[in-house]
Amino acid sequence: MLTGAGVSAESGLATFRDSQDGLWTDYRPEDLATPEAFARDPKMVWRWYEWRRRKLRGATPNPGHIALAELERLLPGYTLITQNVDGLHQRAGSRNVIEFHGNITRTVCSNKPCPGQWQADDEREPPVCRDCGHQLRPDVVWFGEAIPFQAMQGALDALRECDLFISIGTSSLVYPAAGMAAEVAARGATVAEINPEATPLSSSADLLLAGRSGEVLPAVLATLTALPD
Ligand code: BV8
Repeated sequence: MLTGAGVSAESGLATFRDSQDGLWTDYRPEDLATPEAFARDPKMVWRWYEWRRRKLRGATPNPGHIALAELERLLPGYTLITQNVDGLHQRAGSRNVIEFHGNITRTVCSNKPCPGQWQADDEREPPVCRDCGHQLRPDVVWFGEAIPFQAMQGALDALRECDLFISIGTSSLVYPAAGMAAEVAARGATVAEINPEATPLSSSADLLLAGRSGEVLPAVLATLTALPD
């Protein structure tokens, strides 16, 4: 399984392609989620992530997240690769989750691989690492940054064994995640897509389930559990 922001849309979290609301209406995520933006204006980028973390505190897993956690218990050889950085899959009970783009709820020192120590009451924006004095940053993969080694290796191992690949709630625009479907299809795997809208993957997928993940995934789960053993 590969999931994108569309799976979290039904938890009330804006997708990357949705227009942002409030203070951030004039900004494109692609222009904020970059090392260059952070170098240019660390306070603005830090505030954007704080705004997203506040939004996330009000969000809960939706039926799509919960169905995926249940499918993991039912299906052997199941791997969930997510582009989402909200941690909602884990909160829904998914155990084997590859966070391909990191996790917004974790903060790290920007001077990797410094382990980073900071004071909770550090009011600076961004706070500063007590070990090395560098600024802190969210533990996410920005555009132009490499996918973390372990996440990439885990994904490659799963794709190597893959016979069914389901792309759920992603616009299939961000690489290298967007290249996964073509990779497994070239090795003969079946590719399915769950999305209310067409994406660049739709024309080549073997199966299209046009609909919202919060509806389609529980229906898939119900169908599977109704099958005779
Ligand atoms: C890298 C974390 C190299 C930050 C994010 C070819 C190969 C490799 C790289 C590239 C390449 N071509 C271009 C690149 C560069 C770039 C890239 O892909 N750019 C794009 C814009 C063309 N890629 C990178 O920079 C990657 N790094 O390749 O590094 C390298 C190698 C070695 C050494 C150094 C460097 C890193 C990419 C990761 C960027 N970080 N997030 C943060 O969140 O702040 S990506 C970001 O976009 C999110 O993670 C998000 O998940 C992701 C993709 O978006 P989607 O999840 O698809 O969300 P989106 O809004 O687009 O779409 C939502 C979909 O849901 C829609 O289709 C909608 O119809 C659907 N939907 C809506 N409601 C529902 C629904 N579906 C179901 N149910 C619903 N209810």
